[in-house]
This record gives sequence, C-alpha cells and structure tokens, in this order.
Amino acid sequence: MAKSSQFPSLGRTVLCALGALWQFVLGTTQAGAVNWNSSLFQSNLTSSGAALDDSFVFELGAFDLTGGFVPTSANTDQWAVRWRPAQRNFYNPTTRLFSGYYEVTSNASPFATNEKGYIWGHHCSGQNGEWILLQSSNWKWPLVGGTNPAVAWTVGNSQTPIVGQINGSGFHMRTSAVGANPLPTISPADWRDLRFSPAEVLNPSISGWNADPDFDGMSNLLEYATGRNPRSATRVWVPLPEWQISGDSRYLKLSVPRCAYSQASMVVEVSGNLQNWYSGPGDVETLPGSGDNLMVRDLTASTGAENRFIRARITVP
Ligand SMILES: [Ca+2]
Repeated sequence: MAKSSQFPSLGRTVLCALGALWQFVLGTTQAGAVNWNSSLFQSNLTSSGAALDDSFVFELGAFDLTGGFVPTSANTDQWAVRWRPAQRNFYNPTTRLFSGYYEVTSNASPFATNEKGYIWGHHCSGQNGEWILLQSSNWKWPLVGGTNPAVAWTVGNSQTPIVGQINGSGFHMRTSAVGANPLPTISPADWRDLRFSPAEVLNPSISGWNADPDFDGMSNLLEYATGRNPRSATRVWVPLPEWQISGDSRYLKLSVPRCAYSQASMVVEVSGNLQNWYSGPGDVETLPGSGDNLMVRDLTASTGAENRFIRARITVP
C-alpha cells in the first residue's frame, strides 16, 4: 500500500515540474516583446558614403501623434520633442550591427497595440545630422505580457524608411543628411548603462567619470561629452589650442567637439597663472564654431612675457 501510494505523488511532482518549465518558457520567450536589429556584417553608410561609426545610436520607440502629427522628412525639427524612446543601443562598427530585445512594459499611448513602432538611427550632430527612420505598417506594439512569440522588427522586414534608405546598391542602410535638428538626449546614467556591463557600472575604476578604460587619454566624462566610445580608442580627440592673430596681438583659442545627445555642459575658461580661471563675457568670446564644435577665444592677448592658459571644464547633471 505504501509503495503504490507513491506513484500518484511522483506523477504530481512531474506535472508540477512540467508546469514550472512551461511557465519559464512562456515567461522568457513569449511575453510581449520586440526583437529589433539590423543584419550582421552589412555595409551601412552615411549620405557621403562613410561607414557608420560608434557615435551612431539606434532607438526603438514611438512618436506622440496627438494633434495628427506624422513624422516626415519635412518636419524633422519636431521629431525629438515627439519621440518616446523605449530602448536604445549604440551601433557596433565591428559587427556593423544594432540589436536589442525589448520587453514591452506598458501599452499606454503611444505604445498601444494599434500604434506604430519605429527605429530611429542618428549620431551626435545637432548641426549636420545623419538619420535613418525605419518603419513598417506591420510594426504594431505587442500586448504587455501576451503569450505570442516576440515580434521581429528588422531592417530586412521594414518598408521604405521615412528618412534614409535600405537595401540599395552596395548598402544595407544608408542615412540621409537632415541638417540642424534637436536630438533626444541620453542621460549620463543611461549612457553608462549602455556603454558598460552591469558589473562595470559598479566599478568606478572602469566606469567612473575620471576613469579611462580604453587608455586613449580621454576620461569617460570627455568621451560622453564629445560622443566617443569609452571602450574604443579609435576616435580620439586631443585638445589643441590655437592662436587667433589680430594685428600685433595673439589670443588663445580652443575648439571642443560637442555631442548633441549628451547632457554634459561645457565651459571654456582662461587663466594667466593656472590658479584663477575666468569664463565671463569680459574674459572670453564664443566664436562661430564649425559644425557642433564649441569654439572660444581668450580676450586677453598673450604677449611674449605673459603666459596664457585655456581649458574646457565639463560637468554632468
Ligand atoms: Ca577613454
């Protein structure tokens, strides 16, 4: 009797185990989710034919369409204020890939199941933007916690981009020049989470603002402010002061690249003794920089006898 009564018990255990396994499978692969990506090792270019670099970021999201707004190539100046990002990832120039897995957390508008999703690729420039906006009439947000498989939104199954091009001769994606436009910003915390692993984020010697884990001479703070990749020394910016000559006088001048999606603030300061630094309107003049660069000159002339110094001070909110 004792022996036979064990079988139903074992059966229940097996059934329970199967049930747990099924729940695990449902929970990990079949909640409302979006797999979004480009294809590996394809040629992805800017409008001038250059390869996309590691300043490019791809964002999965939706637009606030209230008032009948529809994103077009004619209203790019309004995209940033209308954009509601769900997830973003930096482009990898080595694998030439963007990719992400996004589990939908809310179906509140503009993420309702009848509303469209988009993938917006752009880079740092707020002045000479290179953008691509991928879309498809089939890209509708999945139901939160639904039991359908994750949907796939890819360059391969997208339709004609709103700006940019896909699947052309010699390229998988090609961005378009959109000129000067606002961009969605990436907060310092989000940038850290995207550029470093969770373990690295907890390690200030790797992800701290003063750290330099790629040994390129640029601190993480400078990498964030100028739109570089803190794990790659391929696009190094070295500060090089220049002279502006005016008559018999010469003035120090500094040009610093600024990344339009960074929230870092930049102030250029001048000094005659490396002790006291000044940045007021009587001390420095901001010049029209090229592109996104901040260009500032010292208003005190440097003579042969007097040293002058110039630096950029960067802070994050
Ligand atoms: Ca660095």
